[in-house]
Amino acid sequence: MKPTIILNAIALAAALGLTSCGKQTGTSQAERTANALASYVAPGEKDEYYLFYSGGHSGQVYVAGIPSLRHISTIPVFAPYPATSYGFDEESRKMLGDFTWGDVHHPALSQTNSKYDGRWLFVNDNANNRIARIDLRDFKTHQILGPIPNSIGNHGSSFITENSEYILCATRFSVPLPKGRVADPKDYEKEFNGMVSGIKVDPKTGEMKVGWQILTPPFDWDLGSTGKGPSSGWAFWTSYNTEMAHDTLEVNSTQKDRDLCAIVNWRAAEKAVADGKAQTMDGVPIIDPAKVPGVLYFVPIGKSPHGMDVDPTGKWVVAGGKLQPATTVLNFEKVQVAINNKTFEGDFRGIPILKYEAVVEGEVPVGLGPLHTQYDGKGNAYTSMFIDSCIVKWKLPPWTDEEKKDLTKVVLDKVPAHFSTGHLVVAGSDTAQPYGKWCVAMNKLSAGRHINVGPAQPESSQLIDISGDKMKMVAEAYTEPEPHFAQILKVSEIQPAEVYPKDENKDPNAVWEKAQSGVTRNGNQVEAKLMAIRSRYNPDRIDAQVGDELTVHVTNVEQTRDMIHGFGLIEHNINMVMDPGETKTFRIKLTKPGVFPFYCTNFCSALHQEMQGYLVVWEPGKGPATGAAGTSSAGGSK
Ligand code: RUQ
Ligand code: CUA
Repeated sequence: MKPTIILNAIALAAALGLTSCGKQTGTSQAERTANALASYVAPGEKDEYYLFYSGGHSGQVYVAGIPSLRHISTIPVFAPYPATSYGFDEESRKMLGDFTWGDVHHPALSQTNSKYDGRWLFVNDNANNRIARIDLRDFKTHQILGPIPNSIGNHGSSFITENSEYILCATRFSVPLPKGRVADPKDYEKEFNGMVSGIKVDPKTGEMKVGWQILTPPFDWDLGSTGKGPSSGWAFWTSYNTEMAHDTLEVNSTQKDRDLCAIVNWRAAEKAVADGKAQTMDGVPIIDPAKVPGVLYFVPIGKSPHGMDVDPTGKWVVAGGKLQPATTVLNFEKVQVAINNKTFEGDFRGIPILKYEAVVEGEVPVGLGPLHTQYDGKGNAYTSMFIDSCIVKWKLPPWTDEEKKDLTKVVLDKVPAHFSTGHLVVAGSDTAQPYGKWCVAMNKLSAGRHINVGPAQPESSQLIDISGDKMKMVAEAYTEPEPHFAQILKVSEIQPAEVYPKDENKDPNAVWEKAQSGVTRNGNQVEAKLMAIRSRYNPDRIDAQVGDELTVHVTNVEQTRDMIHGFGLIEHNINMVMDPGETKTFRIKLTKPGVFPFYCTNFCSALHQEMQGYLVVWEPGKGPATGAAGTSSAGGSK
């Protein structure tokens, strides 16, 4: 079938809500009851797993519980979120910089020895070439790195190595490098390049910095994953557009039967940089893999492949060919033999291409539109089928001779999904020891599955019980757009903080008692240090003048769970929310006279409504010269 025909089939299947995976489960009353019980979390009970799912171009990460699929938290990452004042207070505004959105695709939990260690969650921003780190102690974003130099379209990321040494990233787009250089897209093949980046993670703090980069031909790198076990130290990416087309990619990048996937020895890259074999571009050591053998290899995979997922043993690497009705299973042990024996079928710009037949274990006929593959740790693989709209369960090698002759025999089960599944996630799939049990299908189109809310059709995700031989679809829930990949973590594996302990608050402007709080003036700089406690601010009056620069620090001195206070300033677009023990700051230039109430935005007590104060902005030269009338101010007040 021609690619365009397949793509039309995708559109048609989606429009009609067609599935070719057979009958939907859960249609009898008995099945419905059993399914409802399986995902039911009664009032007062709690979910067993966290589901961290990326929110695509909403720029956020969402947290749901499993098995209830209830959305319980939003972690703002690349976009402002007034509910937690993310993007409003000074610190988070600084982190966001000039951008107010991002395109989050692939969250990665930190790992130690190929197991989740419950410390951090990293996510990529495809749009602005960034990586963010969320700390699982408080479920907040603590660092945004980027835009990464020499990297455009940070989509093939964020893939974490087995001991969280690196976040590995590959570019979706190619441009003339370094950034800012201009060349005609007609000269794409000659002038444009892609990049693989190794983002170094500090093992103690999680702080990221750009480590090194590997220059690549201008293919569009797609999804990837990192190795473990026998493939420890390696990473893999699919690509599309090996054709190196620069226009009408729908047609021009789907000409070849196979695209070249990347097999990267990241430890060799690290060593090459240490050995001085890199050149610097835009401040980053860059390896030219044609000049540094052993860092990069190619392998041809059919056809416009998308996902490339390493199994829990680290031996099998599975690629899903969007336009081919099969997944391709690479045997990493054979990859190593082929590399050692130089079993190549040529090279591309000096990068060896491994001989396909030498490294492939088989092509499993899973159906139409395979995208991503996940694993349960019991020898089974689960592949999302975009065109067929289903999840396919199949058996990983080793296969019997009989199975090898007819690989339809290793396809074990299919369950319809609604509709056009993109990513799927099996609990713990990317570790050496998956939890198995649950799979979530993250569907790209819901085509009328929800009550009608107008043209913006809500997305949905579906929970599949994979504990038995047959998969069972048990629940479905709205998912914030646009769902991409997700990670599942057992709740019992982390213990997030419930308050910020007072002695950990290192903010020099924190105030913990009345005597420390107050308002001071220095020239036209007015600084207020406020304490928030049920149900008042101290001080609750700030006097200033038009033309002043006002800085306000608010410390929530509560040490009690769930005692959150807010600070909303009328008609100034100022909004802060302080968790117990937290200090936040805003700065503003005062431009209009008036009396502006500020008030607590987060319901905290029966007298929450009474938690308020005034910012009095006097005409220049008028009003009290400094300070908050009637409160003890720290220094300077008259
Ligand atoms: S990609 S639907 Cu952005 Cu994760 Cu595969
Ligand atoms: Cu403090 Cu409401």
